Amino acid sequence: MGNSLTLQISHVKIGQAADGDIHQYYLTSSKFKDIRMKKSVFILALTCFLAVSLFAGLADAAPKKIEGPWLWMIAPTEAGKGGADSTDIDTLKKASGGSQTQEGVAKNGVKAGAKCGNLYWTWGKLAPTGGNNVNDLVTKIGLGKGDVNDHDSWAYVEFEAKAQKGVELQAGSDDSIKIWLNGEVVHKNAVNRGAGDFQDKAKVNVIDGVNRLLVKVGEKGGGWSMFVGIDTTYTVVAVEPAHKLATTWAKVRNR
Ligand SMILES: [Ca+2]
Ligand SMILES: [Ca+2]
Repeated sequence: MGNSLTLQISHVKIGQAADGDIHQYYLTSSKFKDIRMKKSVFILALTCFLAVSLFAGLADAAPKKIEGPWLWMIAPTEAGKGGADSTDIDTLKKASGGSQTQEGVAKNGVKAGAKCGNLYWTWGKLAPTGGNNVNDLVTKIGLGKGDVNDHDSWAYVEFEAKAQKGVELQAGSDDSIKIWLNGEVVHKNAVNRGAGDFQDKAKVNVIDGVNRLLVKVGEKGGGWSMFVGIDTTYTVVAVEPAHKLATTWAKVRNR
C-alpha cells in the first residue's frame, strides 16, 4: 500500500475587497501516512495562510493621495497663534475683508483667480510625499515666501464620483487640519504635529456628480504639510475661471 493523503479544507468569508470576497482557509481534517506527507500538509497550510494574508494586506491599502491640482489660498493667523489655536478661526474671512468665508468656499466653491487680500486663488499640484509639501507649493506658486509660519492654507478641489456612504477618508497634516466635504465639516484635528503621510481616518458620504472638498491646514512653525486621500473612484475636475466651462483634468482610479 502506497502513501495516501486526505485533506479536508474549509473556508469562511472574512471580508470584502474591491475585486471580490476575502476568504480564510483552514484544514478541518487530514490523514497522512508518513513524515513527508506531514511536511506537505504544513507547506499547504502555510501557503494558504500567506495567500490570505497578502490578499487582506492589499484590501487594506491606503487610498491614493489627491495631488489635484488644488486651488490654493493662504492667510496669516495672529502672531504665535498658528496651527491648533487657529483651527476654528476664520482667518480667510479676515484676510478677504469679509468677502470670503471658510464655510462659503466649502459650500459654494471658489474660482481660480478669485482675490483674497493681495493674493489670488491659484492652482497647484501637491506632492504626495515630504514634510514641507505645502510650504514648497505655496512658495512655488507665489502665495508665500521662504519658511512660512503662523499661517493657514486652504486647498479646494472638485471631483466627480458616484454616491457612496461611509467612504474612508484619510488625512495627514503639519500642523492642524479641518476638512469640509460638500459644505459639511467631516474631519477636524486641532493639533500641532509633524506629518509625512496619512495620520487620521474619517468616514464620509460621497454624492453623485460633483463633490466639493476643502482642506484647511494650520501652520504654527517648522514644516507645513498636507496629505488627503479618499477611498473611492473619482475624477478630479479643474475649476476654471467663471467665464469658462469646467473641464476634466485627470482621471484617477484609486486602486
Ligand atoms: Ca513653517
Ligand atoms: Ca508646522
